[in-house]
Amino acid sequence: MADFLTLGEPMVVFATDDLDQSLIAATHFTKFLAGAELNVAVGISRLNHTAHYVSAVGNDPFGSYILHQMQTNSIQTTNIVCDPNHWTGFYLKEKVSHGDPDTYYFRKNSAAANLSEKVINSIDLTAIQLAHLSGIYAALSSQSLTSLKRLITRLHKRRIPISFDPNLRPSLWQDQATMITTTNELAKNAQLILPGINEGEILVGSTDPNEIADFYLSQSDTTQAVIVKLGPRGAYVKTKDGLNQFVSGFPVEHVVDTVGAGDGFAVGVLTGLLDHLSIIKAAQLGCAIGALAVQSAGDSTGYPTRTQLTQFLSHYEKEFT
Ligand code: KDG
Repeated sequence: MADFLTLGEPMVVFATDDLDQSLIAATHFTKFLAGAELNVAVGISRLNHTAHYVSAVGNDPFGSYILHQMQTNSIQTTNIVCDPNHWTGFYLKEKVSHGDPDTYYFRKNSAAANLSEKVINSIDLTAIQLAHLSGIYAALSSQSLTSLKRLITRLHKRRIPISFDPNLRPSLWQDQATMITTTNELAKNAQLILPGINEGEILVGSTDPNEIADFYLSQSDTTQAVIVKLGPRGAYVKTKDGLNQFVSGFPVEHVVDTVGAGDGFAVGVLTGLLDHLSIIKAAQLGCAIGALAVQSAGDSTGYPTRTQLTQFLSHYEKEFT
């Protein structure tokens, strides 16, 4: 099984227990693990690859909870720093019957936002075969952007392929123009880019998945493939060597929570690539895990084991090999 690496901000999320209650009115919450890149590490590890996660937590109960959850999910903690001077971030999330839930962050100046380049320089990249980065980490602070860029330089030196999810979080950026410019500049460093269709509209100014893919394929020689996430409709795959194809989504009867579906999609795609499947099969796995993810309340709770994924796919007569 292959070694995978990601860098991000781990968080705790408190999800409201009562349906359609606002964050202001809610009185009961359930605690889960969160953080987009950590979600991906959880999913990759559940599918038996070795996930290395780089970050920092505070010396507080949330930090201890995150470390414990990482161990439970067999994620490597070697590159986690415990920072006594900053807190671990957390956020609140609604439980809604329709659409995306409202969220509220408590993460400014967190331990992860203060992770130094020294930590990045000390990561052992020897065994890493694929790295996953996202725009969230770039938005946290000038320090986090510097650390992210330093990691990109190190990954490029070792020719380790990078996948990049824009993961736009407008509330974390100082303004929309900076968000767009910085995200698109970072995307140039990735072999694979995974924008959502709504993100493509903001970043590229088009709602046509083919135009979004063309924008990223033409802006950098490094980028070899773009997979545009289309939500329940599936995904659109386009590669530099001429492949372009829609991949259908899987039907979901009851959506519980959409948060974490995009990271679940990344889990499927990246696992497919680590398993040396074709990019189309990888995108199908992405759609499958996205569909499983929306059926559970926690951000990464619904991500499957290999057995669960095989069972799910067998309903649709799709193979996982
Ligand atoms: O993609 C899921 C994330 O949105 C969630 O886990 C929290 O990392 C998070 C963020 O910044 O929104």
